[in-house]
Amino acid sequence: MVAKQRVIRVSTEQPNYAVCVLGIEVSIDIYGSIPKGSTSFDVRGTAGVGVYVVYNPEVVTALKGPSKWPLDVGVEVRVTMKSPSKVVNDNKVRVSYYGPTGQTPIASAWLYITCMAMSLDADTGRTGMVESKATNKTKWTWGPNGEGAILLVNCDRDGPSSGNMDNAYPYVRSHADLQDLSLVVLNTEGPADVFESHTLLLHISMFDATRVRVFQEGGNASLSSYEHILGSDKLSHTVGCKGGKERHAFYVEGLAFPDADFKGLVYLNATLLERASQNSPATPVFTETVVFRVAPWLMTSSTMKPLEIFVCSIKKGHNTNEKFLEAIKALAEKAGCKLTVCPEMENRGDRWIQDEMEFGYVEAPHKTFPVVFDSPRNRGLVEFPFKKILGPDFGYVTREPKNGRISSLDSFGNLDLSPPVKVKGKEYPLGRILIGSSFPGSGNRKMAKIVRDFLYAQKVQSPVELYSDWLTVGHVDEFLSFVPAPDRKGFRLLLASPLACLKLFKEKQKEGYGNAALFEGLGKVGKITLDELLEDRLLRSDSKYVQSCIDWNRSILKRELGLSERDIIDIPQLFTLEDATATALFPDMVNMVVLGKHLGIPKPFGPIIHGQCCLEANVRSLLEPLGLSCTFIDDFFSYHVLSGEIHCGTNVCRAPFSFHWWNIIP
Ligand SMILES: *[C@@H]1O[C@H](CO)[C@@H](O)[C@H](O)[C@H]1NC(C)=O
Ligand SMILES: *[C@@H]1O[C@H](CO)[C@@H](O)[C@H](O)[C@H]1NC(C)=O
Ligand SMILES: CC(=O)N[C@H]1CO[C@H](CO)[C@@H](O)[C@@H]1O
Repeated sequence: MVAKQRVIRVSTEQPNYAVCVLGIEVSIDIYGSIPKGSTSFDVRGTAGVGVYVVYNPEVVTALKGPSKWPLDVGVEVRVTMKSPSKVVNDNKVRVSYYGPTGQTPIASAWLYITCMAMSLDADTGRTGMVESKATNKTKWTWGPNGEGAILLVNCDRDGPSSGNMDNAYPYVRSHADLQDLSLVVLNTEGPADVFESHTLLLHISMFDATRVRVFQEGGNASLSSYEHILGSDKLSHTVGCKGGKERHAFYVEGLAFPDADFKGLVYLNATLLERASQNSPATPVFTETVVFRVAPWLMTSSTMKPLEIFVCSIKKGHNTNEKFLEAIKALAEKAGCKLTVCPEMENRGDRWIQDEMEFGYVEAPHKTFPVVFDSPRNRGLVEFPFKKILGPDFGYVTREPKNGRISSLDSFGNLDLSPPVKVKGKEYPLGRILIGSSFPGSGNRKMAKIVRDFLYAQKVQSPVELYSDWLTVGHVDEFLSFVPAPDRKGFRLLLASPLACLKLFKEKQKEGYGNAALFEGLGKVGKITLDELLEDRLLRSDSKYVQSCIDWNRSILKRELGLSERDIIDIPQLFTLEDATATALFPDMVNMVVLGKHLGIPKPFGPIIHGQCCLEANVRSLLEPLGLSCTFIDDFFSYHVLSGEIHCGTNVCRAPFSFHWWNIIP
């Protein structure tokens, strides 16, 4: 698409004056004042002006003589300037009109041009540095060869230490805060006198004004010298230009993530305006635009490097978790991962820290920081993400349904991310988001639309909806997990499998261990022998049903993640139905915490055969060949009997992907 060209009029009656911008071609209207009797013209410029005659050679024949052209419609004169003016009107263009025979012109039109240099520059090359002389600044393109600047939602709290997120304040809060903003430089050069009749305006649209804020760098190092110039109450700002070579620096702050009503692009425009006289309104001469894309909120996958594991301490009541905490501490040490225990004062008896929040991050070439997504679930841990996680270089975002109606499916144990996958030739280098949902058409529980809309709008981790409503709690982490693997796609999908469990138990029965029992040694819990289990018709029919629910998802996962059977490992697990929804019969082993190659797996308390639990032995035989280390952790009374397990009771902040999201082609 060709930009609309500016047209400058000339006249043989009096000289005309124009301000042009370096590098921008303008058209001269030679037809506006053709003197009577003239049939041809020539045009010349002084040394600083490039003059071009544009015509269609099939229609127009150049006349004899070096530079005469017929005054035919279709011949057009264009000029570009070679360097900024030192003084006003230092460039001249003359258009001379001739009669059919004349050697001397009938009349001439003079145009005096002042050239301004003006360029609005940002990190369009995505190198972390402002790029000057960039092309294509008005277009934002995806991919490794893409161009366009990036903006972060300034949702962390660099300080002062209390209060809201930094972008809640219309001022720069600290020097650290400044690092989260994107630098934009407006370079200008031109004679001072130009600014008697011209002004330079920075402006944004009303739509963008609620999503972006601009500060102007002050004259000194003091933060108070950073002036808030554009935002919801300020759509335009006149840049104070004195003339000569000038550099004006601005800092742009993102206020909102992409969402259902916001594609993520914001435009910052600089327009040179001309005022023909004191009282007439100004007209635009030239506009320079920089487009930014607001960086999406990105999730991390369980196969990625763990940085910090969070777990709640529960000391009051029956189901204390002191022993569990010790086991998690040991596992974190082995994995070289920091442990943070959320004390009872902060968790207020709520141990389901996976459900309260999801750790992710935002990334721009100049800055990356983690961002916690606070779920609308809001139980005892409701205050924790905002009060304890939000902080310097740790951002915060939340979405809550306006009607306040939420279900168990709104917990973030029901939100997961696959490792990077390739599906029928399409790459998902940042994985795909997995959301547990209800059976099509059942009208049952579903994650709140406002949360799903947000997740879809981030665009680069294209969500897949699974079927999890068949579970009593209803979270995807009750039946699936991803672990790292040295081969194939770099990971395995673990799926809970009732049929694999029944098969294993039948084998053990055949080998003569029908008397071995589930829950042996758990004291209060009644043990069940393999013979009893395998005779239980209800358990068999429940298992068949649960397996069909998981298989349903298995086929979605295979299709949407491009997996084959060899990428999937079935983990033996039984569920029982109560009121038509499923609950794990013994600790749900796929609901594990993955810290690199160290897995913290719920201890299943399976039948002991040859001195070891046959379920543990089976899982070890499946996972250890992948170089994984299995630690079975007792969560029976502290989590399992309360309808959750280790994954539900932990949360892990992980290192970001090394792949840059802007290199995706979504
Ligand atoms: C800024 O420029 C862009 C691209 O040319 C345009 O679409 C947008 O409407 C302009 N915005 C304002 C506020 O002038
Ligand atoms: C810095 O500039 C601001 C306003 O531009 C002014 O109020 C302040 O006094 C200046 N500070 C110093 C240390 O010069
Ligand atoms: C095979 C398949 O795609 N099944 C369904 C699984 O569950 C989700 C969400 O409930 C549906 O969207 C799928 O169609």
